[in-house]
Amino acid sequence: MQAAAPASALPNRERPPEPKRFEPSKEQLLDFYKQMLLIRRFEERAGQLYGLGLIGGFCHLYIGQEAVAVGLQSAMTVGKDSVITGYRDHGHMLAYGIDPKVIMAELTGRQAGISKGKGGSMHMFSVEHGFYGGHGIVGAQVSLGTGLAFKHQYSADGGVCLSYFGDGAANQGQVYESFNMAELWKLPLIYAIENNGYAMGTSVQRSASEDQFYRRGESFRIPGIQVDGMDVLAVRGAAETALEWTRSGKGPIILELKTYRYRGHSMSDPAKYRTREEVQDYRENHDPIDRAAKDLAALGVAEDELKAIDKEIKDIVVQAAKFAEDAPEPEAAELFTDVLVESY
Ligand SMILES: Cc1ncc(C[n+]2csc(CCOP(=O)(O)OP(=O)(O)O)c2C)c(N)n1
Ligand SMILES: [Mg+2]
Repeated sequence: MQAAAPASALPNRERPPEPKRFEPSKEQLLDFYKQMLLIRRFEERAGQLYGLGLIGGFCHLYIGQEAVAVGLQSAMTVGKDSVITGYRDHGHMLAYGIDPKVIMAELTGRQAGISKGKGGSMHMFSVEHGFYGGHGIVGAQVSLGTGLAFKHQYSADGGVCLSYFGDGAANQGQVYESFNMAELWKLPLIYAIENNGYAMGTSVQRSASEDQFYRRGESFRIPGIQVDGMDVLAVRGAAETALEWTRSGKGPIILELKTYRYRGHSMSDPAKYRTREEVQDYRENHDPIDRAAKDLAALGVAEDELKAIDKEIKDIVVQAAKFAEDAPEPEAAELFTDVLVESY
């Protein structure tokens, strides 16, 4: 029988450096602020349209989590790197520069929508942008994202895949099969775990034996970093560290973004599993947009400038909603397109 290896014989693994909070120029931070505000106002409007019956089916809002998508994706290259996520996907699309009009038109089920009105809130793609959905099956995007990273490596296109998933999805089996392959093959891949504390009505405390999600890759030798997901500059700093690690051929990396969703799981969630005070505390004391506004003030941006941005964003959202309401529904014949891929 082979003797067990002493601890000292375990390989000394290289670790990524501790990320630094990103130091933006005034223009960069203004841009992050605008993007977060666009996501917030877009989703507030989507919530209203849902209430009016203009959006059907499921609709999962991202409000509260904006700093995650903006902080991570602002460090990536649209068209070269790929992004994939679950059903809570509007913010990730907006943060990747996809036109709010075609996203809103998709939500209202119109022909002009990015998936011709047939996908709705949960199933939106833009291959042109390298945005691969929009997945309703919890955890599916982890395996699919691992495949996307394999494609980047195989075709040596220099791209990295960013695969987002939640604290709930992190307990799925396919996640760990993917981790194993990703590290074995040193794939260019960031696993971004958006830990918003809940999976539908189930809290992390009730469901996760290891609630420090950044450590979930340890037995596969995948390093992990825990990040304040309510601070866009902390997220951007971590994105830089993660991208440097994985682009240089060191394999996948896990980022755990500690965040919070203000709204229910979906539009039909009465949210009885948490207190009003808990939500209020995040809104009042940890809001990512307020935080960026404070950082902007410290960089000398006047309140009037922020008010002008508010107006600019409001107008974009009003236009998107108008476009989505006025656009025609798909023709019945559209039911038979995009069902089968007949040639490759
Ligand atoms: C395979 C599978 N199981 C269950 C569901 C039902 N479901 C939809 S969302 C969800 C919770 C996922 O929570 P989390 O991964 O934390 O993401 P969050 O909604 O917080 O963004 C569940 C169980 C599903 N869609 N797919
Ligand atoms: Mg969650």
